[in-house]
Amino acid sequence: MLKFYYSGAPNPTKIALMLEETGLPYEPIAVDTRKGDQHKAEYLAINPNAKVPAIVDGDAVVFDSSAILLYLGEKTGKFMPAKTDKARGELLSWMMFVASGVGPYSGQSVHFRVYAPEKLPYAINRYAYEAQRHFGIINERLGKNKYMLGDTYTIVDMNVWGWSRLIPNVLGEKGWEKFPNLKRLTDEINARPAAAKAVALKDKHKFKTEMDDEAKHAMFRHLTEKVA
Ligand SMILES: N[C@@H](CCC(=O)N[C@@H](CS)C(=O)NCC(=O)O)C(=O)O
Repeated sequence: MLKFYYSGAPNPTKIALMLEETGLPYEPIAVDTRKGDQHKAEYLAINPNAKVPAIVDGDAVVFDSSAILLYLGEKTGKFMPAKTDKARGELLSWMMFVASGVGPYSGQSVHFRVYAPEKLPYAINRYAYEAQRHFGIINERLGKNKYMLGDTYTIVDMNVWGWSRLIPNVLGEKGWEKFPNLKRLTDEINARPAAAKAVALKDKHKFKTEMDDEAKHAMFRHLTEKVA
């Protein structure tokens, strides 16, 4: 059975959504990143980047959430656009836009707003600005299309949802004000049974919740390893 290495964080939750949407049987395996499981040799053999999510499907090992969504979409043929050059161009462009923009800027925005030991206005504004700019581009597209690729729900919408459901954490309490179209899509996906199951998956394991010294050491290694 497909093994799904996960935590309750945003990137694994998009994969949980896709697994629940497709109905593929899977075994969820907890990687408690606040306890440092991501740095264990057995997990590094699966994902040398020491992050969740990852999957093992037979002899296929896939890490990075956008790669896993594409893999599962191609494997099942579900939640994928039409097989035309035009649709494939759009699919790859928006998947990479989320992978290289929405994800990293949202993650860093949360880091500097919530977790950084020093509250640096320059860094907080830089990442919030870029996260907001990326969500703005998506919001504009969703003003013209029901879904990211047109009329049908695809893996791109799931990729966006992974972070958009957490917009108040990324941009603050008023974060939704500028994105009514994205709110519409996020609410629609939130209401799907698969989304409820994906969000509840983390309750199957007792993940550590405290952000104590052990957790900071596991997740923010730069605190003790100076490179600049
Ligand atoms: N580009 C990767 C990013 C993965 C990532 O940053 N995962 C976070 C959770 S959302 C993680 O594993 N954090 C633990 C750590 O940084 O130690 C993806 O899209 O899967």
